[in-house]
Amino acid sequence: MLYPIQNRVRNRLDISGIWDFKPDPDGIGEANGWALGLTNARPIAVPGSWNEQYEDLFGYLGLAWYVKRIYVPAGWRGERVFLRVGSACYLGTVYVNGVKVGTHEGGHLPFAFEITDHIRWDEENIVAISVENELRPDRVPSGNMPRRERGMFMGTPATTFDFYPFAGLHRPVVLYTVPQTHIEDITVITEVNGAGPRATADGVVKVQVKLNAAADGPGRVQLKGDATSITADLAFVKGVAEAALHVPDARLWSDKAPYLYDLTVTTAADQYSLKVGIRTIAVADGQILLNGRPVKLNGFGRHEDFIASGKGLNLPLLIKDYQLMRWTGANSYRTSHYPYSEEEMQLADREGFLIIDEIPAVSLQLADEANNPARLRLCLQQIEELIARDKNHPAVVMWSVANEPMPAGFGVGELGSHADDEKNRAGKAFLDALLDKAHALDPTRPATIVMIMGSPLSWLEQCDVICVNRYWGWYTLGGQLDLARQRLIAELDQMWAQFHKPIIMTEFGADTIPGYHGHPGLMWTEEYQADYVRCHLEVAATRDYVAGMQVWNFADFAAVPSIMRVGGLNHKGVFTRTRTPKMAAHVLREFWTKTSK
Ligand code: GCB
Repeated sequence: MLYPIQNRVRNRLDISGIWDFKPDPDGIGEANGWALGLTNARPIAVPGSWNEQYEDLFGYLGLAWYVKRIYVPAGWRGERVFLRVGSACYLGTVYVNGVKVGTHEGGHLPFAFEITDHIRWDEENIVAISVENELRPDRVPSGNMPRRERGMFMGTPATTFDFYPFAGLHRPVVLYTVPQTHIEDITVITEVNGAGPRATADGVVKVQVKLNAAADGPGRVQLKGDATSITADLAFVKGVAEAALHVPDARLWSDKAPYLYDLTVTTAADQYSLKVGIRTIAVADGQILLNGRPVKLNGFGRHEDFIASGKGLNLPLLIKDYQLMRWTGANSYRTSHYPYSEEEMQLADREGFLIIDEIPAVSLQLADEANNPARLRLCLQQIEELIARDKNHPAVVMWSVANEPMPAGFGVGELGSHADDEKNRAGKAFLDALLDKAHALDPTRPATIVMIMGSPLSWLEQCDVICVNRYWGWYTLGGQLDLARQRLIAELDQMWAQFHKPIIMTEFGADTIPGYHGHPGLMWTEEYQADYVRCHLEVAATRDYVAGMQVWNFADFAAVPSIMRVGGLNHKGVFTRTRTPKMAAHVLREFWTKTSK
């Protein structure tokens, strides 16, 4: 799943913009020819969620149609043409000139269908995409579970998770071409020999190239940096070729110096270029090692979320968020709770952010065994698609294959308070299958599952890094930071004693209404959030095995309106939804600009 690029042999045309749009609550569109045009359509922005663009669409998650009329450039004749959707939440079906060309299930990941044979050259073409985001127990993520399984998120729409289930075409829609025989996939793995405290070391860039056909023949790969140009020959046998490029005195990629090389693969008919960072990531002796040296992941859990655009790609916001994260001194975040845009992953490479890359498996209700087979199939597909999409990003340092899978009869508790009993054994098998899949597809990166308070201990066994979400001082021991600190220390030490693996607190946070103050600082005030964050960072600083602290959340975000979510927002952001800092953001800056430089 290579990102579409424009170069001398490949073409790319972004057909995002304002499209025609029409909800289809009764599912009559296909039979009535909506794929060939909509009557009484309204304009809608692509990329963007539909829910905040029109008031009446806020709660609408059913089927809807997008239509756009386009010309395919005449010069593309003879090439193979694909239509690619960056993300459709949740089920997307593509039609070209009335012909259904394919359907894809699962949001937040790209899909492409070949449309060469359906194109009308020198005439207008009608592209239609129907999207539907119904919440169902057999989907990932799930919704409309039996009420007892939904815990505290009892609002409408009936999600199992704590963010608004935005719907629509969330990322660019592009047409692209490839030559008849073309490069289908490239895998880059880098090694570093003897990296010490220096920013350079001898590097190896291993490249595997796959063609779309089992062809034999020559090719070439070139790695270019400011002072480097290394080439190697490729010899394709049955469509596959490999090379190892040795880079003496390579400039390494790191969060502090994210140096990128240009890698170009050339074959008889095709050419593809991508950015490469030479770095290694490993877990050893209770630490995460970047280029052989311990690194701490300081930063956030986040969401793709903003006013009006919802979960739609919003490039100015992306730049702004990176600037704000840098301002706090953060060097990392998790793509909670689904893969973020490809444009964002490219920015992470360039800006030196360490990413925990997560599939959309949030709040899997594993005790609901009837739906587990369908959900397992989807999770495995999502792992495959995510690793195919993001494997070449140096910024991605770990795969997260689930966030807070739920044990049977869930209730917030202490470490291991849900037993490793019969009821939770099926859950363990499910989760182990996800970790096995990630390890098999990518042996170069650690894989993990982000655990909820009280998870059965056996669920953590196969994780390379222990990632836990903890709300001592908020959902439990609310307002009692002294007790919360003790619990946190006790639990962290217990996890370390049990697993001897690095621990990342992937969530800890307190809802905070911007502008609420108090002396003393009670829950919901900016003072309380500032004290809460300080308390957690102080504890982490005394524990070497704590390999990262990621505050929940970077910014306030749209949640499902309920008694838990004032104004429909989760207010645990250290920035507001419009990106103004709360007091806690300054606390982070104090800690992280001191310790991470
Ligand atoms: C969690 C979830 C996250 C929620 C958060 C909260 O544990 O992983 O999605 O938003 O708690 O604020 O309750």
